[in-house]
Amino acid sequence: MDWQSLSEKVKAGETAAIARAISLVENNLPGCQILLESLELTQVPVVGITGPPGAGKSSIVNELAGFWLKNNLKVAVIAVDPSSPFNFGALLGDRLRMAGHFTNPNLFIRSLSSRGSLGGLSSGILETIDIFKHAGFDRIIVETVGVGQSEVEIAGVADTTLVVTVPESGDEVQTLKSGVMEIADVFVVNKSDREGATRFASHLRERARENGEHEAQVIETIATTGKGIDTLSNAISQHHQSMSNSTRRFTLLAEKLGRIIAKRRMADYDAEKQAQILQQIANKPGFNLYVYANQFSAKS
Ligand SMILES: Nc1nc2c(ncn2[C@@H]2O[C@H](COP(=O)(O)OP(=O)(O)O)[C@@H](O)[C@H]2O)c(=O)[nH]1
Ligand SMILES: [Mg+2]
Repeated sequence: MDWQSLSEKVKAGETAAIARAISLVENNLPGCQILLESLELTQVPVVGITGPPGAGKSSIVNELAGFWLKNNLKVAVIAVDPSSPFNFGALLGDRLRMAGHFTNPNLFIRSLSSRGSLGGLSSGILETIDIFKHAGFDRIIVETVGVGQSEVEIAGVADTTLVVTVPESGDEVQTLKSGVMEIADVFVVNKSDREGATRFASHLRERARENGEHEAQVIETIATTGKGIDTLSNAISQHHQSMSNSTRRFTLLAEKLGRIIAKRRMADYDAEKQAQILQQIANKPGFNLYVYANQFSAKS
């Protein structure tokens, strides 16, 4: 494997090379460290989108990507929720839809399974984002389904986290977990064509204000018509600019470093194999998990 030449092809934006690089890194192929160390990491906005199923996350991704493409930006999309397909065909026009595949070199879509991760996010996500940066993308979007850990984890990966809600979430938001208030940089009130949207949005604004130092913006959108998408795009740029030299940026970098090191240290941990060994020894008198864990760590 000529990692150096692969890296150069990725940098040149060659679609096949980008896809290949992501697969190799995802599978942690020996030598991929050479590729990772060659990556030139730009400071383009990485936008995380989370929220309950059906709130309109994929529709918003679709609209945002379309908006940015029209402005001649290169857009990469990572979908961690493969159950909800995108509809980029419509966005790229009939000709491409008929061709049945995407030939727009300015758009790259990648699905990552959440399999093999510690929380809700795919374990290869940081590397995939950085490959996109190296490849010269101007905006990187990560859509994740907002259940369990993933909504908190996305905030450790994205520069700007959008939490998508709908007017009907009124009651839920009364009891919104403080965690969600903290991770949201921008609240999107989608489906604002529905009743109660304005009332709900002002309620959210109040809640956001109570949150003090981390005051999220609240933007109303109708993803099915594209209404509010330009305002949302502005809010994203604004937030990204405000964080470029803040302590938040360094906190985020430290968090990513922690993830990379944790992943490396866990690399030779095979949960399945360990479970088999444990089954044989766990019932022996005097068995102690701490002693066992210590022996295991010392070996590696
Ligand atoms: N009325 C209305 N429907 C919407 C809007 N945005 C998305 N939808 C619809 O809501 C459904 C779920 O959207 P989707 O983007 O797949 O949600 P996700 O599960 O959060 O990714 C789809 O049928 C969309 O067409 C909106 O602003 N208004
Ligand atoms: Mg979706």
